[in-house]
Amino acid sequence: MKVDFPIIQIMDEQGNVAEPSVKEKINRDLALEFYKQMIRIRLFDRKAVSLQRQGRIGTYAPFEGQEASHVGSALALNSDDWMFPTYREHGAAFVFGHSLRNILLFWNGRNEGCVPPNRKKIFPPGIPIATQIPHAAGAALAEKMKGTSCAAIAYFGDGATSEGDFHEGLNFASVTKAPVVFFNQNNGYAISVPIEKQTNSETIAQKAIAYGIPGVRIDGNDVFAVYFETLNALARARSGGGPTLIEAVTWRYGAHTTADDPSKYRDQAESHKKRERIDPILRLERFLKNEGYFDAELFKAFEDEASAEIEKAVEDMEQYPPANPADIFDYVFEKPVWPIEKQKRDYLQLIGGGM
Ligand SMILES: Cc1ncc(C[n+]2csc(CCOP(=O)(O)OP(=O)(O)O)c2C)c(N)n1
Ligand SMILES: [Mg+2]
Repeated sequence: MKVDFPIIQIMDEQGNVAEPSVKEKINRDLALEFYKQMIRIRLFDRKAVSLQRQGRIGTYAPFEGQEASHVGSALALNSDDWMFPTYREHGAAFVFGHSLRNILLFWNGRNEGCVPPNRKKIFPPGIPIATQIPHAAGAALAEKMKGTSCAAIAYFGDGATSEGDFHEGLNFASVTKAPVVFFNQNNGYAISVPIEKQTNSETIAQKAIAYGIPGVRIDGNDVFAVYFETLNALARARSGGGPTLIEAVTWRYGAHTTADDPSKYRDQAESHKKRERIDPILRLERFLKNEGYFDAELFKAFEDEASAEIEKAVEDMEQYPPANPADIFDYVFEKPVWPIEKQKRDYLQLIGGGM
């Protein structure tokens, strides 16, 4: 069915912002902040992949290519809003105030990794697909009932839109007018399943129609489009307008996780060739050059600062003991229940831990 949800783009691929009314909202400091944060999370992401390859952390889900969606959305939030990430949004979580050490601890199987610092309202990454969507709707509704101005953002991928939780969460938030932004990153794949096999809808944004909420389709590699459209959705949420579904069209260059081999289901050379045209960092760099904000020395300082911060986080993470496999059973319920206890015994015996 043909439904018109054109992609909103503020900055084109050459780094030009044509619309004067938007351009005047983008000053040098804002543009540089976006750049700095995208560099910071890209360096972190590459480091994490390398740590996994060296056996220093467990399986890891990389997000290289999706930095604009992470940074633009996270910077649009108020500091006391709620964030519900999946296993791929540690870039967004980091920018929003999570600790890098804890993010690394999570990927090393330690429970400390689920806890954000300074009582930040960041949920542990949602590993079961789409389960965080109703949680975000519920947290947002609770804020509304308490009469605060806090909102929630729920991240999820294109594959997640096939789950019941996606539909339940959007419907519930819509009828209760919960202040929540449903932030979809359509990166074209759910592991090896391409979007064409995921849904017959031409866009994900149009699924909003079924719930009577606004749907917005944006260029997820354009950090300005992501930032301003997330701000709009959050403003609508805070003023009683209810939820919005944002579809950020983006691309992951790498594997689904370090346990995946994407060359089995797509041409990785093609995927990397896209960089020149679509890369979110290159695009912002072009903008900075066009505007005369490009400053090689400053950018080198951003990189050095981020690298030092990342090295320190790795060092801190490595001070912790290795993951305890029993933890995955011990924290399922508040009190032990026999089926889980049995699974725990069987598993520990299997891996030679006894009990
Ligand atoms: C309920 C559930 N079913 C299946 C899986 C296995 N699984 C992990 S990631 C994934 C694909 C999700 O794709 P998408 O929603 O597009 O997010 P992306 O990984 O692309 O960010 C699947 C099927 C899971 N984690 N949870
Ligand atoms: Mg996907």
